[in-house]
Amino acid sequence: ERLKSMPVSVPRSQAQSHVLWPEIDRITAEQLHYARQGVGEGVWELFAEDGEMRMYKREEEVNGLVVDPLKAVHTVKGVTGFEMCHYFFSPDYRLDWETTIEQMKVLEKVSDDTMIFLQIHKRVWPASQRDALFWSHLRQVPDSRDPDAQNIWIVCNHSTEHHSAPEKSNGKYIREKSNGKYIRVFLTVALVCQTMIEPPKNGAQITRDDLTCKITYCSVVNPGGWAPASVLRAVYKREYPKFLKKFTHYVYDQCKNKPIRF
Ligand code: 6CM
Repeated sequence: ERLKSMPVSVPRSQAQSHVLWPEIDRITAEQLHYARQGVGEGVWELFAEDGEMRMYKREEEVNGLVVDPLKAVHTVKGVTGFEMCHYFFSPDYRLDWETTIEQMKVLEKVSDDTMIFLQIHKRVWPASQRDALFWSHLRQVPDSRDPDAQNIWIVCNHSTEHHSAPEKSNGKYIREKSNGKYIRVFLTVALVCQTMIEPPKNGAQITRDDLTCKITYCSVVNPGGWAPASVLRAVYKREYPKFLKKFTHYVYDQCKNKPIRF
């Protein structure tokens, strides 16, 4: 009886009253599920490896456009899953580690854990320059059945629309003068991070030496309009490993002399 009346500890986000909330909730849950599935079934092709990092892809095209799903796993010592996700989510640090963008703007701050971003990415020759408009949501994974689950955080990014940056399209991506030169990409990205703690001996305080962060990064990007497949695949092959290495080093550096945040 007593248990029945105890509050259920499901994290509540202030974003719940937003019109996008049902979609954010559903896609974040789907992405978490997808990230937790392994890469061992033979459909994933390993294309980059560096230390603990492994990157896999599946070659896929939709209407002649490359949309290869990417999945990466990595293990980084000395940081928590929350710290990783915090630096990935927060606009304050994005330009420090994200080397594919020229400009970034927060179009709407829905709540502390949910924002809508507009980004202009660097141009990839010989294709048109791209922009991306997406919501980004940070949350702690609420699963009371798995005792380790409380150590898991996710950031999910997913394309959306916004009145302040319309994509005027008649099917040929003809746009307003101000942003007419950009083709909008469609993306679904998830960063899932779990903190593993090696319990220190004789009940000593946990230090960064006791922490390991297990990272899964999943991405599907539709370029939204013509871009040569071979060029796009070459760019991804170079840029994704560069991103994950640079980003994780950055978080490690930022955190090393700061108190641990779970
Ligand atoms: O996940 C990543 N970054 C997040 C924050 O920016 C967000 C963005 C995803 C962007 C999806 C790629 C758009 C493709 C645009 C063209 C690529 C330009 C490369 C030019 C280099 C000279 O989820 C990390 C994204 C890493 C992408 C490689």
